Amino acid sequence: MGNFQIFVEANAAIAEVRVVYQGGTIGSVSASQNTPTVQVTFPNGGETISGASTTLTWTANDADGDPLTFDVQYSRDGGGTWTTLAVDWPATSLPIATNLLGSSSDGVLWVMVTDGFNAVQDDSDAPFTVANSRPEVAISAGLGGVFADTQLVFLDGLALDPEDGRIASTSLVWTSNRDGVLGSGEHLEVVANTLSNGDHLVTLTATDGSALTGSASEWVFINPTSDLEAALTVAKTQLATSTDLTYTLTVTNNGPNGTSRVTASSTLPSGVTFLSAVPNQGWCAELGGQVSCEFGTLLNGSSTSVTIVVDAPTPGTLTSTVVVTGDAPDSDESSNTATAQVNVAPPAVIPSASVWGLIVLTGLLAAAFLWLTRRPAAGDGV
Ligand SMILES: [Ca+2]
Ligand SMILES: [Ca+2]
Ligand SMILES: [Ca+2]
Ligand SMILES: [Ca+2]
Repeated sequence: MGNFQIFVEANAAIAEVRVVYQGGTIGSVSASQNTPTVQVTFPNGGETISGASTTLTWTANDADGDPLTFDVQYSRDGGGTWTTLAVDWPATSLPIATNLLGSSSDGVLWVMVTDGFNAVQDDSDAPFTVANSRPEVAISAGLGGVFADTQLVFLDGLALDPEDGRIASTSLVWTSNRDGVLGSGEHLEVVANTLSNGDHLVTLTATDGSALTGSASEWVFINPTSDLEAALTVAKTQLATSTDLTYTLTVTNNGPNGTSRVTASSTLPSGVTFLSAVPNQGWCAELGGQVSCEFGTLLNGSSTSVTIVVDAPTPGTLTSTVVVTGDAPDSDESSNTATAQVNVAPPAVIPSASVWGLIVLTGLLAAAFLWLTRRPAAGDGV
């Protein structure tokens, strides 16, 4: 092994650590000359924080202009226990959802700043208050759907509260906007034919220990009938080759009920190159010339659209057909298909100035050649 040496130089103003190998410095870290400063500004004592979100702030300075980072902690019990809100945060403010803090009548904010070498900290000068937060409710994404007869409608949900933790089943109530209270708990099964026919907005409401409520909703369709209608339009029906062709597909639900899992499927004309498909709800994907979209739920009277862009490199007539479907039975299948036709032609060729020159020159040469070859030979005179 070689000869490693580590030198530490320190005085009141500066410190440096150098790593020396066989007499040469191979690395060093220098402390900047000045320790940064930090001061908590909000909340700094006496405030009451309520609402969905707040922004914690502080001021900081470093005489050397070093980049500063901050560690931020919060205590609900006057400094007894701490929750870390941010580590190595690069700004002097931190936006935060109030329910991540949890209620407190003895809140303390603590901020530590470092310039990479020196660290210093500050906390709020006096206790502040954080109001009680509502429970956050999540319900199963698979809930929205179409059900008939004796099918079971599974209702699944969960509520978490910053103060109370997981909300007990007895404080979780399921309701329908048509049929009222359906039951309670994190899991509930309802037989479809015990519900009224039609569209139900099902809501799970959670109540915390301070009587604050939170809720989440999904649509459920019982014995529904809907009428989806597809419309396919193109920006231009006449196109030059190798230009982008933009289709707009609009799907409308003419009711009378909503439906879940609305999809669209379109086979691209052969020869075109897929570029993009951007829906305004849900998602789209292309595989092997087939564009498939899933839009989710479409309520009675509502519509959604998707913009599909392809490149049309070769001349010809391009016919595109799209088919839309939903989970609810459709009262008029004929309106679920739409077609658009586009004519692609090669661009007209207009010779440029230099090409015209070449054409005129070629003509002149041809005329001169004819004149020379047809001229009677000397001595042929009559
Ligand atoms: Ca510094
Ligand atoms: Ca302070
Ligand atoms: Ca609460
Ligand atoms: Ca239809």
